Amino acid sequence: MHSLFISDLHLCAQRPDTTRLFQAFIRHTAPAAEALYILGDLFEYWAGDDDLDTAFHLEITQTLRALAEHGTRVFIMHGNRDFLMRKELAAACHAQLLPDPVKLDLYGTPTLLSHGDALCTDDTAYQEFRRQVRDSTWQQQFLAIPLPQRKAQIEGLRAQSSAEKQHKSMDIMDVNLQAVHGILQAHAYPRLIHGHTHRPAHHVHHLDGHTCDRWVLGDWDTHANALRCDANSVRWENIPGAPAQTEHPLTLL
Ligand code: LP5
Ligand code: MN
Repeated sequence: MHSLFISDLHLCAQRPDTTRLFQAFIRHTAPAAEALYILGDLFEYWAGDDDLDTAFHLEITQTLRALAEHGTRVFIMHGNRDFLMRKELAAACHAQLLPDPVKLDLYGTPTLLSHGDALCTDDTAYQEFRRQVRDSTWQQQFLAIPLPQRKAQIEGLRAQSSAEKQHKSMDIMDVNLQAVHGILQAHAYPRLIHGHTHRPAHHVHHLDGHTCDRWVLGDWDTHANALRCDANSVRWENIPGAPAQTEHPLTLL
């Protein structure tokens, strides 16, 4: 009995290699797990559930549905690029949407799951943007715009985000340590698994007399990784066909 965790796949029709890797992972690796948790940014971006019927999106939803029908439960969390996923998308994947953060009892170990962007509190421009677009009234208004216009706006935003990221330091775009400590304290010192920063690693936090493991998942643009948890261990899972530069992330004490 084990569960798998992945994030930041950024799937889109323009990245066929990543899509092939994802398909192989879902068909050959994921079926042995009792649950697959996708911790945000499954898609490069998600403009709304009325975009479900493109050939590419049907391919992805059918792949996840086949996994769920085989018996592996599929859980999907919002990322900063696909937080407009709603129940139609979840139904198409036979998946359950998870809130961010969410705490599980994972084979006896309390485990907190998050995408991770909310922990990047030094990135004040991003946090201000996040507050705006996570507002339900803003989302209702945005989803009322015709789909092609929404996609055009998102493409513009992607370009702006990429340009701004050139001028942000790596430190600013990482999680803030106080924010990490805050969430660990608020949830009674669980194990934490998150993605978003694209800096896969295993961190060990010593806090208030507790030891908390923080596992950061990698993105699938340059390599691909998955975390495997069972009752006795947590370890990186090999992904067949992953690019050669994919190495198991370091443990940082
Ligand atoms: O995604 P990634 O890792 O490359 O960068 C993120 C932050 N950028 C984003 C933007 C997304 O990548 C764009 C796609 C989102 C689709 C969402 C659909 C619905 C919204 C549509 C709105 C038109 O999340 C980046 C972080 C980085 O992570 C590291 O943490 O730095 O943040 C930015 O670059 C954001 C800028 O700093 C601020 C942008 C302000 C833009 C204001 C335009 C207003 C648009 C309307 C909003 C109300
Ligand atoms: Mn992200």
